[in-house]
Amino acid sequence: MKIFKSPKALGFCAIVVTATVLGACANTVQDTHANKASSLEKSLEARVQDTLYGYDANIKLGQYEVKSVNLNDDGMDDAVALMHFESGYCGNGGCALMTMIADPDNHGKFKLVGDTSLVKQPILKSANSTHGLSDILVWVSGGGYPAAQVVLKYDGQKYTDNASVALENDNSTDAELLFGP
Ligand SMILES: [Ca+2]
Repeated sequence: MKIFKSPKALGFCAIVVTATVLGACANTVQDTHANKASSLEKSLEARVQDTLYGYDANIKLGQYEVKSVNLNDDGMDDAVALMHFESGYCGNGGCALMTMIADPDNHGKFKLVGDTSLVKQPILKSANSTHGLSDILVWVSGGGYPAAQVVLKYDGQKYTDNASVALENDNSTDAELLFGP
């Protein structure tokens, strides 16, 4: 959004010619640069909140638990957020798991690549990967079915939407715990 404010402000400057307003516009441009600089230093938690808020403005800080994890071995941490009950992203079968990938060419800005409903802990990063991103192991239960550990896979666009339709895990060795006991 910040990127688009600057040209708009400059257009406004072009049609209003009093010295006072020109001074104000110069300040606006400076502020925009300052904001861009500060965004480079945003914490992982702040970038997660920006991303989730952009996805759904009703999601508030404190309505989820965040864990940093590198899902593509590019040297920059990605993030997973497990929603809490008060977020509205939960049901009897568990809560949603949001998965975000950091863009090293865009100051670590996150791209949401997963909103997987109805997952339960423990949640683990698998040693296996699909289309360049690590598989994620979660538990599912409810709906009369026995509890099972299943594999969420990245399809090149996003992770499995609904954990209850994911395939059962058949190779859980060397997994890294993200959430749970
Ligand atoms: Ca990464």
